[in-house]
Parts: sequence; C-alpha cells; structure tokens
Amino acid sequence: MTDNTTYTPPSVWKWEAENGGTFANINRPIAGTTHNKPLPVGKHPLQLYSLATPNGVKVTVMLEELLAGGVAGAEYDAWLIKIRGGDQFSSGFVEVNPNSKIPALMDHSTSPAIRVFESGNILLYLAEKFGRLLPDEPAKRTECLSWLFWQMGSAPYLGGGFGHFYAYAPSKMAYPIDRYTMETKRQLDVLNRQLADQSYIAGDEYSIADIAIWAWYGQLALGRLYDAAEFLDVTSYTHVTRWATEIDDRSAVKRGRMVNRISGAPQYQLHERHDVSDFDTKTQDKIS
Ligand SMILES: N[C@@H](CCC(=O)N[C@@H](CS)C(=O)NCC(=O)O)C(=O)O
Repeated sequence: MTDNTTYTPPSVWKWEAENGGTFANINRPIAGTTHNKPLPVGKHPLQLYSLATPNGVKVTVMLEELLAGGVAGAEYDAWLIKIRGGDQFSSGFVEVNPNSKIPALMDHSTSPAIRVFESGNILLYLAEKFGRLLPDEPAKRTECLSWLFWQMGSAPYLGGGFGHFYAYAPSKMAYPIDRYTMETKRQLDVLNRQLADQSYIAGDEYSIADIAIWAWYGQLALGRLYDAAEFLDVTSYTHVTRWATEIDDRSAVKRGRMVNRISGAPQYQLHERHDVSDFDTKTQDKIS
C-alpha cells in the first residue's frame, strides 16, 4: 500500500486557512468567538442549540423519548446552529459551550440556569434530572454508563477518522482509510457481539446507551452515514442491524431525527422545534 504524496512536517506547524476538504472553512486552530451574537431563548425551560448530526440527534431523540414517556418538564425549544456557517463561534454559543460544538443545552428551570455541553453529558443530565432511561440499580447503571462513555470515546474514530478520510478528505488515501476502516469494523463487531444475546446495548432495557450508540453506529448500519454501507459490509453485522432497525421504528426516534435537520426530504426537515405541533405544521414541505 503506497500513497502518492508524502509530507515532511516543518519544524513548527503554521495555520494555512484553507487546507482543503469539507469543513475546511470552519476548521481553526484557535478557540473562542468570531462574532458577537446572543442566542435566542424560547418559552420552554430547556433550550437546545443544535443540528441534526449524529451528536445532535442523540439529544433530540432523548427529549422526544422523555416527552413520549409523559415527562412534561422535558418540553424544549430547539434552535438551529448552522455549523458550516460558523454559528458555533458566536459569543452566545461559546458561552453555552466553550468548545464550539453542537449540541449545547441550557436548563432555565434552575436559578441560575445551568449550561450543559458534550452530548453524552446532556443525555446523562436529562436522564438524572427526570429519572428515565438510566437504570437505578448500581451494576446496571454502571454498565449503561460504560457503554455511554464507550460511544463518546469510540465515535471520533468513526466520524473524525473513517468518515473524514473516506468521505470528506480532498483525496482518497489508502493509509488512513485502511486504518480507520479497520477500527470502525472492529467497533461494529464489538456491538454485534454485545447485541447477539440481549435486546439492548446495556441489557434488557432501552437506555441512554442505546440512544447514544444508535445515533452513530445504528445509523451507520442503516446505511445513512458516509455512503459507506457496502464498503463496510454493514449488513454482515446482523445483530446490530436488528437492533438498529428496531430503534429506528420508535416514534420518538422518528421525531428526534427531524429536529434541526437541514438536508434530505423536506417533509422530514423541521429546522426549529418550539412546540409538538411543529411536526405537523412547520416541516420544510409545509412552509417553503
Ligand atoms: N464530543 C462532542 C462532539 C460534538 C461535535 O463534534 N459536534 C460537531 C457536529 S457533529 C460540531 O459542532 N462541529 C463544529 C465544528 O467543529 O466547528 C459531543 O459529543 O457533543
């Protein structure tokens, strides 16, 4: 295996604003704000600032699951953050998440309001706040959290590694694609073995571990990420496919996937969600 370009790193790396590839225009080696703009605040206690990427979908699925389970306190406003336009670098967004990544949540039901960032922590925060989707019993709770943290540690190899080099890099390079394909397939095999003789990731109960892992690996198995289903032979992971399909059929998951979505079929794009009726009246097919 050879690559046709080689690179000798300089003694000190310097930022060249455009390094090529998708997202090159928003990648920066510095943190902080690029412009002053406060975030909007709606009528509900929970204010979500997000986009329907896998990390964003985790939170909207969680909120829709809570609402479907009768938790009225989980009503939320979901505001759209267009990351390709740099909304994550506004002063308002950086106040909620100094890391400038979606999703970010404000809980205004407390005084002072609480900011929550990192999708895994948002799931944990909501699960603890409302006493749902996280088992109480210590062994089961720890198993669930082990898998939640597994997802947070593993998905960067799938998204930032495999997805970046397979789908977004300006040219296809064998070395990183092989490296991250190997790891992605290993991760799918970890999940496949885990799901071989139990219904859900952390046992027999649907939990935040399923929500987090489904958003990445479930959607990968369903052929929705990076146009890579055939390349990764995702259907060979039969237990993952069974589990992914079952979760995909949940009505809260169908709703959660629509929130803050700005691509795909217009009837499944709900750019902002401020009320449950928005699913019927404010999708892009109805308002554009
Ligand atoms: N570990 C973070 C990752 C969040 C993340 O990577 N968000 C991406 C979209 S999926 C983002 O906001 N990217 C914007 C940027 O990199 O500037 C989480 O799980 O919340």
